Amino acid sequence: MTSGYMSIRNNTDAVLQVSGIDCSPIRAEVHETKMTLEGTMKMEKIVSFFLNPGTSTIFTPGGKHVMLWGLDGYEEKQLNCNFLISNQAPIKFAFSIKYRG
Ligand SMILES: [Cu+2]
Repeated sequence: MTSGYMSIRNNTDAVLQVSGIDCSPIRAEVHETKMTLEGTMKMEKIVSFFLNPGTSTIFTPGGKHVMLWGLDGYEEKQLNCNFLISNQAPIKFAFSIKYRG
């Protein structure tokens, strides 16, 4: 598994509802890390989230992230993805892939 981080800004005048992510052929989900009542960290899948006009959301370790499966053996330096937006065209973006030893 690999985590993806980014910052997204809504430069439109409308509230955008991000309702999914598509990084095919790589499987991807939007997750959020939360603290449980017992004090341990746990990841949950986020079904959708809202971006208000003129605001940003930052994906960081310990918060929202994109979980990616199947990047082993993926040779490209970039992974092209789309955020699926309710009632609107998907928004394209690309992750740059960094390998760690
Ligand atoms: Cu995750």
